[in-house]
Amino acid sequence: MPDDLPPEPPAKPPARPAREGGHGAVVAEKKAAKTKPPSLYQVVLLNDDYTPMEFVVMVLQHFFQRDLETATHIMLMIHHDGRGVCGVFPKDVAATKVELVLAAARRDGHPLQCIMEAA
Ligand code: TYC
Repeated sequence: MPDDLPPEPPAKPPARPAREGGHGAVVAEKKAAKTKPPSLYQVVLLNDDYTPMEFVVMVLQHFFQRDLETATHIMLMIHHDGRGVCGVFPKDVAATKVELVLAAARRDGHPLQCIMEAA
């Protein structure tokens, strides 16, 4: 080797494999957290011939926070069309509303039906 050449650059350390953190450790790759919005359900009241209109209006006011005018409008829609949406909620909230409405109806001896459906 001739004496007048510049010195060689220091040798680079070997490139480490992408999935190793060095010193033999394997690093778990973090996945981006995927948070889905909760799936929504509509709570639906069904018409029947026996539940009093006033009871349905009370249900819509008490369990679905509707004012008297809106509750009366929704009740009449159900009365004429056979069914009507009371509100749209995350699954667990919708399930609780259905249970509370059915419990109140049975307690008062009404056959009112209340169901939930994927929105
Ligand atoms: N059809 C009932 C009546 O004439 C009133 C009613 C309305 C019942 C809505 C249920 O979800 C209902 N008394």
